[in-house]
Amino acid sequence: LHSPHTLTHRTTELLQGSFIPALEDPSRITSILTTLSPHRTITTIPSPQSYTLTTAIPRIHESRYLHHLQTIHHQWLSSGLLTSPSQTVLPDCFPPINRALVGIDTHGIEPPECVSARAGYYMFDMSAGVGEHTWDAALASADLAVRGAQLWVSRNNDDGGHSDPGVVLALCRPPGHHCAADIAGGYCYLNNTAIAVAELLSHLSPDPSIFHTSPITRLPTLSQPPAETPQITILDLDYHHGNGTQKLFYAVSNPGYISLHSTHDYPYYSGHPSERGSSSGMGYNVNIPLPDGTTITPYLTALDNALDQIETWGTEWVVVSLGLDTMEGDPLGRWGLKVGDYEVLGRRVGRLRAVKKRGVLVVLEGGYRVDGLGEGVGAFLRG
Ligand code: SP5
Ligand code: ZN
Repeated sequence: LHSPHTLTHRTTELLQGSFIPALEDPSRITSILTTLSPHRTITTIPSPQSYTLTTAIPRIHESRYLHHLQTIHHQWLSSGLLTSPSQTVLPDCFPPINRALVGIDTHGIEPPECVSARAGYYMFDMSAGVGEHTWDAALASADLAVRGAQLWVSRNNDDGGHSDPGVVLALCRPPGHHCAADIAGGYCYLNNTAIAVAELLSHLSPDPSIFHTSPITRLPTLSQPPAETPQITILDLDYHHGNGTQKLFYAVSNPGYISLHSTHDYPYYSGHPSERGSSSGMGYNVNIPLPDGTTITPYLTALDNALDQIETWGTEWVVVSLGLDTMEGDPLGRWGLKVGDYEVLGRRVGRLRAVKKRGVLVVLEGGYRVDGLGEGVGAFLRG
């Protein structure tokens, strides 16, 4: 699934001391489309369904945050903070973390009216700036994930669940796994994978009231009965830890979350194996960090552990957050998976389908070596 709106978003980021055009760039998607189009059915979605904005996204993201993403670029432009629409909204200040000030409960800081302050309030780093078309692209990106989930459910229901619903790949851009309910970061604004999972849950669960608004945090929260086995598992294969996805589902057992990622790299402060979940989610968050220089052999050992965990849990639905920044030569990564290795990787993940006769939904996350992206995704799908 592809949407032309995902190609409109361009930003500037601060990377290693320089302001540069963000590595997360439209050419990532065009590279994949060019390579896949002779071999695969590409369904182009001209515009997002209204359901995605009214119903699917608010299950995961806070309404004030959504309003902020929709308006901040225009507000900066009209107040003169930007002088051209091609510029990117980037914060000059972030809310104080506990160590920076005394006597302030940082959890009690309300979203500021001041547009300068607000940019930092809703962002945790300098690689998720807001450009003129960021909202349009993020909405279209989330819509692809929602449609992926819907397509997957309908294919599965077509004959009472007996035929193979196959593989659906949502070519999401911008990616999603670093952002949480009310905060952007790491090129991510809307958590496409989480939104797809919530859509799936709404189809699978007989009780739609699992989604409610917590009166304490005012953030959308998933509340569930005590520990049950995960019907859905998110398998996060991006090079970076999916801190946002982890946070969103940390306290619930369904979905489970399993991530293979770099030990020491961005986002730096999360992804340790000791982060195992909380309350009824305890034990359903699994972090598998791997060192610099990881190649396919140790990677597959770790992947097999993840797949064994999915079997142990008895999960029926697997949503893969697929990042290709695990590839040799990726400008943001330090691992060595080769283009052809993604076929082996795809074959291992595909074994899940044989056991449960279920499809796998694949949501695109990172991957910045544009010349290898299309081949890598193609190899994964072949496998
Ligand atoms: C979705 C996704 O992949 N987001 C990644 C955002 C990373 N942004 C900051 C990266 C800093 C990398 N510095 C180390 C480079 C090692 N070659
Ligand atoms: Zn990544």
